[in-house]
Amino acid sequence: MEFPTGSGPLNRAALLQELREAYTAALLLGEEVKAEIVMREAIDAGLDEEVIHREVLAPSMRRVGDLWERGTLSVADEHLATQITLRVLALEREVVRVAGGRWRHRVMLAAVEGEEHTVGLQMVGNLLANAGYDARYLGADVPIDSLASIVEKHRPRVFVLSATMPANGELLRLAMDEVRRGDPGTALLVGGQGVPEELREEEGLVVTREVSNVVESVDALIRRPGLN
Ligand code: B12
Repeated sequence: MEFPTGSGPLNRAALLQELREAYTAALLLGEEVKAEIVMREAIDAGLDEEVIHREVLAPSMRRVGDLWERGTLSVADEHLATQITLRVLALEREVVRVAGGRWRHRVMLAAVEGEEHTVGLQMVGNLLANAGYDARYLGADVPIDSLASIVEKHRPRVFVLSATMPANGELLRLAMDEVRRGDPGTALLVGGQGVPEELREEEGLVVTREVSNVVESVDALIRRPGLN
């Protein structure tokens, strides 16, 4: 694959466009190896993981969703595209160098009960693990009544909860309460499009709908007084 060279904004935009097109094509054809090559090329080109997620993977998955809604792609095609993206995210972790220092801090991640959309949460998990955190990923549909005990057992410094559908907003609040019941000192980062609009940040709580800056947010939660 021939990607544009140089570091100017035009070259960068052209590079992202080419990567996006190549990645979307790989998803639509169900070609995992080609999708992996696009990810490797993107990392080799020096793009941050967060940029690759936002500018390449997410728009390609949205395109899959649009075609699925229009009936051009079947449910099986969409499942195949999602599985390819989840495996590409797993591969990314091996490729990116792990930074030192953060390994002492444990971060746990879970999608709230009933929530099956995990691509965004996996992105966050990758970013934190690749940044060096001891990231423990619980995945989709984690029962509310299992949260307090898992927090007591693993004692994470930060618990990341995701809700991508607005219908899951109330469950998110219950999940937050349960994490705090497990350990009131655990900080929370909640994310995804299903986070209620009116939920406000407070001491020990970061609210975000996007993946950008999660590493910085977790760094800040870890650094807050009383947690070091
Ligand atoms: C793949 C997919 C599925 C897969 C998920 C598989 C998996 N392992 O993730 C399956 C088949 C399971 C599925 C099921 C359903 N889905 Co679906 N799905 C999608 C699809 C096509 C892509 C989602 C995706 O991966 N996007 C890529 C990620 C990167 O984007 P994202 O989730 O928006 O995440 C971004 C931000 O929200 C944020 N973010 C997300 N999570 C987190 C977490 C944290 C901590 C942070 C900080 C940020 C963050 O960062 C990401 C990058 O910007 C979308 C189509 C679309 N337009 O999005 C529909 C979509 C999300 N699904 C939808 C629906 C309705 C359903 C079902 C109800 C369908 C059904 N009738 O059964 C079920 C519900 C299942 C459940 N109980 O959760 C709707 C949601 C509507 C809504 N707003 O409520 C959508 C939008 C399709 C549509 N247009 O109707 N789905």
